[in-house]
Amino acid sequence: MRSFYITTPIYYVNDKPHIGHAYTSIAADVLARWHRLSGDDVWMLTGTDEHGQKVLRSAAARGLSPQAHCDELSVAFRELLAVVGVQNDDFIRTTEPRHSTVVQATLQHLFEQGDIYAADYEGWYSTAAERFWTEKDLVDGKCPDSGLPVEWVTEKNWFFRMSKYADQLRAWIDANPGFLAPESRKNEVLGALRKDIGDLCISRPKERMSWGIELPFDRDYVTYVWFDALLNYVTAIGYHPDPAKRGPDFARRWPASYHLVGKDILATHSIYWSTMLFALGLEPARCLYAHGWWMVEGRKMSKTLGNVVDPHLLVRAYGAEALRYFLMREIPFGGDGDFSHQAFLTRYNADLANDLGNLAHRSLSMTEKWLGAVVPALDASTPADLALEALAEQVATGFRAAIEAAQLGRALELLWELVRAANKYVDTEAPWALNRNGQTERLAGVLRRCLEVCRVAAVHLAPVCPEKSAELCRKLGLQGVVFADHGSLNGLRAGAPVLAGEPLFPRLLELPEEIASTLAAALAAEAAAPAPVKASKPAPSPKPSPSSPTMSENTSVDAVPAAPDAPAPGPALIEYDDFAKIALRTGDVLAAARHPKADRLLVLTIDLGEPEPRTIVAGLASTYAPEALVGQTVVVVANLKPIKLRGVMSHGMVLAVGGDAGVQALATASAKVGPGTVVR
Ligand code: ME8
Repeated sequence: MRSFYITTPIYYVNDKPHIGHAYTSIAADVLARWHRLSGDDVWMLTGTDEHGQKVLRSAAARGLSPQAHCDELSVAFRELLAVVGVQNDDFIRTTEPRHSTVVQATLQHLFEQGDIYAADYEGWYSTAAERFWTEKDLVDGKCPDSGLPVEWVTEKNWFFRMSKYADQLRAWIDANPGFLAPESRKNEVLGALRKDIGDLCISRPKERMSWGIELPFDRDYVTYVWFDALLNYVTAIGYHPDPAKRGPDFARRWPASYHLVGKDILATHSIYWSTMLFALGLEPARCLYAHGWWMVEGRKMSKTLGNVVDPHLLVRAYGAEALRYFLMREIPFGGDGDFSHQAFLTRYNADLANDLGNLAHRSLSMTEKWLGAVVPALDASTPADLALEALAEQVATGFRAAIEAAQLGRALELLWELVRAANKYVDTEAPWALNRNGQTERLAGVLRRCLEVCRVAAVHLAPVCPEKSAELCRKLGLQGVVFADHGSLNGLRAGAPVLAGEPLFPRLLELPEEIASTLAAALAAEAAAPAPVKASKPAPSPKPSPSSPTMSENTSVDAVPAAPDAPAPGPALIEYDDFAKIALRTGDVLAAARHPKADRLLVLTIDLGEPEPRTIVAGLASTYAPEALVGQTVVVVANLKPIKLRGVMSHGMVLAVGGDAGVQALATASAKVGPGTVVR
């Protein structure tokens, strides 16, 4: 049996989990399920990263001890896995003794090996922000966060000799072309490696930050959170620096087949982690795959926008299986994407309801009606049959190659080529005509091939939509997902009972109510108070680190090694050109009514000085009675793409004042102006 060990990042417990976390975990689950079905010895690991300043601050903000805070949030991450159907084999928390004791043993080992040394770190320290800044970060010589004076501090710290292993890493990347993926990301890492990567500061003095694993050789310090976190990939499978103390599975599972990570943490994984492994005499994982970044409704994910893609909401509204399909299919794995509900609806209806749902439903219904509800016998193949058979084999081969290279979107795209070809086959072979003309043998052969394509689709869809796949297999008279003869159009048992039943994926005519109202409220709140972009990490490309030693912050933005506890990014600055793209106009509210299907929404008729007034749906109903709005002058985003909200097309957005807590007031003009006046 081939070992297949796959990991996700361990997620910070500084906030509740969101769609980005679900994405990586689902992708890992899909690969793990595929390999499990293929008979491999699979192990999937995920977990939570619980130390460091970020987590400490979140706990303090909630008035909880760090451990109590971590215990609570870690459960939320675990629950998310169940909600989105992830079957992980293990879940590691960095506060567990099985991890922390091995981290300490590893540190001691590296210390004794001479790979960890003490040195002074010097920099501008802000007591208010509890962190170091570099000279160029300062604003007028003061802390850019608090505006308060900073002082030059020299602090003893402990450093890992990362630079010693840089050549080995360069050689590794050269010799192992599949190590960094996708290919497009490799250059970022190579670019960073062209410069001096410096050594890595792996300690924090307890007097500044005590929430971490104590250094075994200096009790005044705790371990830098990344050094601690990265080791989870080996501590969870029984690693110990002393080979005699290793767990029984370690040798079999390591090196891992895949580390799946977001592109934001490629640098820490490729540079810090690989050099750490070299120092320990271990090989890196076979493939470090950095996937892309999701935006939401065309914007960076903020706390408010996070609500509209809350995985729990999405699963309630659409079901876990449709969500998994959308996330895996919508963007190529490795590319960036946008989670838009309209795009979700389109993809769901086109692929799941129409293409696959329709093929299954009509093939099964015709078999039920005309062929006694049992799998019919094949007849002699015509050229059209042979073409479909050849395509099925080709798709099965391509699917396997794609999924085994983590090209998840590509694999599904291929599978749908077959599903669509089968729908065309139904149209051209016209089973209804065969039935009408009494050509029973041919009718049986045609429908059998259609059912066979459904089987091929169900089998390949199993890792992505496990329940729907099993349901389809049952309808086809199989006992469960039988993962054999993948591409063969002769995998069913003639005479087995089939059942059309309810459609697999019922059509979604419009956005579900809970989605529509959450979306309208979030868009209104976003417009009223642009949320800081902190929740959505842009992808920093690995930059050259300053000359050694390097001390990195404890957030994952430390792809750019900087001063300790480097800045949490404030609201992102945009170029004037970006702002200028937004057409803001005044509008007079001519009429307002409650939305017939959503409590939180109003349907407004607004005069923007155009030939026709516009209909705009706004999440204002919790604050305003419709009558109160008629006659008001409001500010409208006039060039927002129209969107259907609970069945009503909305042509723009009304700006309102108020953040996450809801709308408090309308943005309006302080003097009487005509409709359609430019606002800037
Ligand atoms: O970085 N799009 O944890 P984290 C796609 N604890 N993926 C996203 C995403 C988005 N908008 N937002 C988050 C950490 N992710 C460290 C990792 S590993 C030893 C330590 C996913 O909670 C993506 O996988 O900030 C990203 O890399 C990860 O969540 C960051 O999670």
